[in-house]
Amino acid sequence: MVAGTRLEDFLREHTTTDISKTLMALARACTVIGRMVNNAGLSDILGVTGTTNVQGESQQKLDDLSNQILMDYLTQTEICAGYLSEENDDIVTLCPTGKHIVSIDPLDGSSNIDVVAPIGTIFNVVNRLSKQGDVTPADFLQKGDKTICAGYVIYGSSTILMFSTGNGLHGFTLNTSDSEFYLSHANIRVPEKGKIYSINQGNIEKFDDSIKNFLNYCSATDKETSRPYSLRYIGSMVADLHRNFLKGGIFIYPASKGEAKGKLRLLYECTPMSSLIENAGGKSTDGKQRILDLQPGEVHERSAIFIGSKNLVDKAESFLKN
Ligand code: AHM
Ligand code: MG
Repeated sequence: MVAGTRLEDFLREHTTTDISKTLMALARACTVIGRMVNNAGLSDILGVTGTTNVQGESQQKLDDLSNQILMDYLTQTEICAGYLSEENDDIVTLCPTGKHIVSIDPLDGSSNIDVVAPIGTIFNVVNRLSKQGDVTPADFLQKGDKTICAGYVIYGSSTILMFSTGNGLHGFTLNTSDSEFYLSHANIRVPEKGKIYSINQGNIEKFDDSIKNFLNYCSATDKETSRPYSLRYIGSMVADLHRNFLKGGIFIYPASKGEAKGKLRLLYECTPMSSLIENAGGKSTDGKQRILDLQPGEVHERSAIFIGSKNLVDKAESFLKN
């Protein structure tokens, strides 16, 4: 027995036919990816391909397969004009007459695949700026506040699609019996007062003093603010943020010595997550500016990010300004 509205029915009622088509293609592709991730240990698809992506990171076989599946499903919609992926060096034209531009991290946190920790697919959709024909970099280099649909699918103990088309953040859980997504988390609000902080604290030596001071604040004892806060870090942005969306908290991937703009990519990691958090009443900044106000300069650009419950992001900012 399944409770909740079916994704397709929900979209018919709450968004445009165009967005529904793109979102349904993403949902169907992620259903296939989720099945592949679940069964990964049984087929020869674990491990690395032996190649690196444009950012010099080693590619897992599942990264590659997921990327291919997403491109195939999006091509079939005939509405998706252009595709940018962490796994492709260049932007790709999928349908010259299409309207949408999709930026994707096909399998985020993929270094966690082999140890069966939760991983995910992150996506961001904007309208194309060029008229027809091949897409151009300018189609992709739009500020985050131009996003018309953002989301992720987490492959964990359940497979859940979380998305926003600008009217709140909604979660749909995959029913493995009929391979359909059903509404399970309507209109999620990020708790305003989070008590969790998530950061790779092992990099502390490379952080600015302002970040070290904020981390000291989080781990200090104070009854009134319920400190010390709990440190939780999976090393998979989708999983760390999914927890913080539901329970409240802050996720930080700061700039550091050797990584002047942090590690995470603006167009297909920071922007979609920032769009989701703002739709759920939370906040996201690179430390100086709202992430959604940043003008991307190139498609694989990185950005520092402080994202989560408003009280904690405000607090982190107060340290950064000191
Ligand atoms: P990926 O896109 O290559 O998987 O890298 C992104 C991941 C994020 O999911 C996660 O937050 C981060 O890398 C963890 O990095 P680190 O191991 O430096 O803490
Ligand atoms: Mg990633």
